[in-house]
Amino acid sequence: MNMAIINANRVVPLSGEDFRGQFERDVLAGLSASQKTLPCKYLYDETGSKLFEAICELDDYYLTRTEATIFARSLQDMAVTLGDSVILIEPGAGNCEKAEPLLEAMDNPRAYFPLDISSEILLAAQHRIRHRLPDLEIVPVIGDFTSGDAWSRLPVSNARKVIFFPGSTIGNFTPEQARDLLERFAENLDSGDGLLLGADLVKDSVILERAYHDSNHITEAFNKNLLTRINSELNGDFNTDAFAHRAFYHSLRQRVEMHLVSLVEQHVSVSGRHFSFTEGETIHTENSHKYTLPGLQTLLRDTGFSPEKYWTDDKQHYAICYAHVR
Ligand code: AVI
Repeated sequence: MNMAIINANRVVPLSGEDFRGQFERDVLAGLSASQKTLPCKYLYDETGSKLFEAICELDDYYLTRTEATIFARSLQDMAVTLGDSVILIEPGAGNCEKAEPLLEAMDNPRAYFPLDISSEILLAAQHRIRHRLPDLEIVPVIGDFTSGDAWSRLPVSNARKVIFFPGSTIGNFTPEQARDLLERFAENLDSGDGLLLGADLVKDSVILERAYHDSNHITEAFNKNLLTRINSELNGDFNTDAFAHRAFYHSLRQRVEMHLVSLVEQHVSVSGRHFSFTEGETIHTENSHKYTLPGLQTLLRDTGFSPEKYWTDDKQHYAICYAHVR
């Protein structure tokens, strides 16, 4: 018999002060490094999230469309693979749009725990899903899924669990970070529990670079919005016109790197601290790692999972993989 879910429907918000303090520390540390860098998670303020949604609609950005095609084609098979009476946990769930059809296809899902830093988006999604799946228990958990703190707020249950991590978000972590993250996932699961993971695959660099340097310049706006955000939230004075968007595929590292290139020698202040840029100096704003299928299997095996099954598109541009905890 399954134990009752403890703490059901508890929503624990993060304090705005905690977030601002962390944002400031990360930005000041990143701009002080010899290769200036900014963590890509800060790309997603309200404007950044809207720009990312627009990116997902672009012809050049094949990832979202390709993943959606794989889901549409194999949803039933995935639902059967996941099994019945499962709790679906989704780190970084956002608007929960991808989980909804999966939950509908699943056999008697026991509960859905979406985890995200944005309480408004989660609560709106909870409302929407409740309407479609009135019997499903939904427990939004507010927090950063890369920190242990958020995971400790998940309700406790002995039902079988599956972590759902689509969207190739795994690609935004370096291989070391990806290993740490999947180990964290495994720690929060039991033997036999599962992981359904979406990952972008290695392919022709022209296709990759077009996806991150789109002809509509939306990715450029997305990248530069990070500077606008620093200006408004951390009292910065970046001139966004004095930086250019750059995205290129690094074949040895198997990743697309996104940078902001200083077009001139300049000085910028943020939170009262001063930073100098030489002409051509860059701020590294994002990595988007691409996997081979064997590379993905190695990552899963190294972090306590046994890969069981994967689904891809006809061109093998993208993969969704199911693995269980050993
Ligand atoms: C969220 N993530 C998987 C996107 C990616 O493709 O790495 C973020 C993104 N950056 C630029 N375009 C999209």
